[in-house]
Amino acid sequence: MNLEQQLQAITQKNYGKDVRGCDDKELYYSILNLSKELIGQKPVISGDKKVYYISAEFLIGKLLSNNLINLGVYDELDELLKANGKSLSKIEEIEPEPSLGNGGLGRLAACFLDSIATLGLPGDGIGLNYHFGLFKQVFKDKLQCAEKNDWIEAQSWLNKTDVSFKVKFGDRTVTSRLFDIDVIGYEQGVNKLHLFDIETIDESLVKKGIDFDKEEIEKNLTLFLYPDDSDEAGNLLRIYQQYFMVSNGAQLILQEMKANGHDLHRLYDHAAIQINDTHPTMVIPELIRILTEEEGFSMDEAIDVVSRTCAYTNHTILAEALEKWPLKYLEKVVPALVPIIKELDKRVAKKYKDKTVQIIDKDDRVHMAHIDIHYGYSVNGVAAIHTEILKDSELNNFYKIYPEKFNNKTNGITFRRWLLSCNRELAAFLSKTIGDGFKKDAAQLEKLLEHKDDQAVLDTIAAIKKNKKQELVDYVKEAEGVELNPNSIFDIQVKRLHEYKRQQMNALYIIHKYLEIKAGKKPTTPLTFIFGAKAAPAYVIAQDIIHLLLVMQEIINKDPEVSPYMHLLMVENYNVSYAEKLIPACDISEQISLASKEASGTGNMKFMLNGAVTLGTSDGANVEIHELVGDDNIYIFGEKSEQIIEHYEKADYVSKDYYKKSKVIKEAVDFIVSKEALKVGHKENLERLYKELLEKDWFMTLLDLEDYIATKDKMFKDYEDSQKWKKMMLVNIAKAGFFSSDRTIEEYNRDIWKLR
Ligand code: 26Q
Repeated sequence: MNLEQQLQAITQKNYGKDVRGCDDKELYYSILNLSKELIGQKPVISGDKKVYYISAEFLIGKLLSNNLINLGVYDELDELLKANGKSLSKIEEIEPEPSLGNGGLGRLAACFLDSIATLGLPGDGIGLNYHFGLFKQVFKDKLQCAEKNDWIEAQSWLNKTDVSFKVKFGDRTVTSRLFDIDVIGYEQGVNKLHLFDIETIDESLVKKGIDFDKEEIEKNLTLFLYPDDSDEAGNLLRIYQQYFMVSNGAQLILQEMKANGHDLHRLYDHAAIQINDTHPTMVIPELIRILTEEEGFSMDEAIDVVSRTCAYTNHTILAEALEKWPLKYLEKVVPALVPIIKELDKRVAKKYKDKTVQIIDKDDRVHMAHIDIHYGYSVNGVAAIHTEILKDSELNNFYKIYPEKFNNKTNGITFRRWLLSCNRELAAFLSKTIGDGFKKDAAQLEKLLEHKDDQAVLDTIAAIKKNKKQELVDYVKEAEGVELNPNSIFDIQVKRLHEYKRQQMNALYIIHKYLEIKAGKKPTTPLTFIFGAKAAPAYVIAQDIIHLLLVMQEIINKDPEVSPYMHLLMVENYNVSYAEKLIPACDISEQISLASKEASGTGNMKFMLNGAVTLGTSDGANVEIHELVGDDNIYIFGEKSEQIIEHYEKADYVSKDYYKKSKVIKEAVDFIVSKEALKVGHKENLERLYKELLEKDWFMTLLDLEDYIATKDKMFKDYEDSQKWKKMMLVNIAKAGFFSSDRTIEEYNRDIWKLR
């Protein structure tokens, strides 16, 4: 049977109709069935050693388009649907997005699974099957409201398995159920994403918004993904979740090892466990517990074997994001691990006197990262500058003990999703111009440089951008009821809302521009500023920043003097699917975190790959983008990380000094509490934000504001030189190959996992 016959057979069986007679929803489910049939014909990737990527988040996004691409049937299916009067891209819209992650860390895990499979490496993900993913964001009265976000339907990519384990907590035992999602490599075999769940979950526990009864573990354990670390409530439940994840993971790994006849004393020869941030850290004491209690290992043996199996990735240097659980919480939730954690702590204390490297501190808090560093064999940061900061300052005392454990693995993104799927036009044009090789070997994108002076190539790249902008305009009109100008410059900042990412600095620029236009200074080309960001519900200042953006949106767009020249749009419910529409349409990629604070960033890579030019600080992977494209193809501003770290050490940054010194800064900041703003917005939110900026400004917005304004204005001016701009686009695309997660995973494998 050919593909069309297969699909016809499925629609007949499911709905008693042919393809032409089905609606988009019926076709979506039918193509889901078809994909699963095709996946069943692919080999399971296997080998003597396997990596387990264990993570509390896998922000996989919609899977249909990606799976069809990786199965190698996208184009054929697209054609046959067209011939039947259907549109695959419309059908793709039907799929609910699994938002099983907060942001970068979860999305990275998803990109990594794609690359592990694409490289043909045996490697599975281990995580949790949250029934409600990251909350759905709606704006009411210019404030963010959080609503529950269910994504699981009767038919989905989840496959229920017969795997089930018992997990013993201090006060109860629960029985798990494993669900699997297939991870298909690009023209490769299949790995799995293992998501653990319980069958006694009770979705009706959710009351208003995302509030729910936190007491009954059997009913709520896998109900919700935690919306970031700023949510202080529910810490106990988070520990329940983490232990549930790692205990199931440990049991699964050991079961697989035994099934393959491996000697657990040589676990490290057959398994590598990559711990994604500290959320899965308890897998270390849990494995030690099982090996000593159930497999007859001595404590020394168990510690040795586990330490040679587990490796840790750090994703942050923000002290407040490093997990430190009070020992008494662990005693309540996971008493069986406490003696082991105490033993691990005792061994550290015996060897090292330095208080900063102990596992349990004087306040009886357990530093999860310290467990990973002492009892794992590798510690990596996620961009060159980030790893250097870990080594030189944040984790310097550990680096002095274990220099050989530290290594850098600069993040990457999967080009299947972030080019082949989200920008099919650009991918096709690249294939035509430089051949297909870049799809499996991203470094080949550099071949594009040979066409730097080829006018037809430059023009086509610009024309594709124009098309993607038009597509976004059409989508936004439908989704938000807003009319954007496709001939304006699209300046985009999309990422989680956090003060260190400095959306507030962008907002201050926009206020400044608004005031300039009001004073008669108009931009040559109209400007469109687009934001997308969710804020942790308990993160007050982040909510205030969203409010300011929504206030400015109303002021600007309703002002006939200004709206022809600038437009502001804060999209509702920014998620992976929205990113796939926004990123290909972007001209200017905003990556403006305070230097030293963004571990890597991965949005920066996605934008570059799609031909946007970066406006950024010397932070995270921006530094490496800068090195690759050179000074002429990126706009870097702001103080460098060394100076910032010094400011923190000396505590010498006073935001008010900058406010007093600069008229431009003062005007922009004052506008937040101006009559005009207060007429549209809420006094409480705006005043709190104003005060925060003047009295605290912990992430030094005002420090970099003037340089930011000057650099951004220069960028808008340079955009007028369309030839120059097109060349910058081309260089950015050509140099993006380094940021393929295939490269990242090859490095993880070469240096850490060593799978054969
Ligand atoms: C911690 C404790 C309790 C509850 C929640 C959390 C929590 C949840 C999510 C802590 C951190 C996160 C997410 C972190 C994250 O997304 N980090 C980002 O990781 C990316 C991939 O490496 C980097 O590119 C980003 O720079 C980094 O911010």
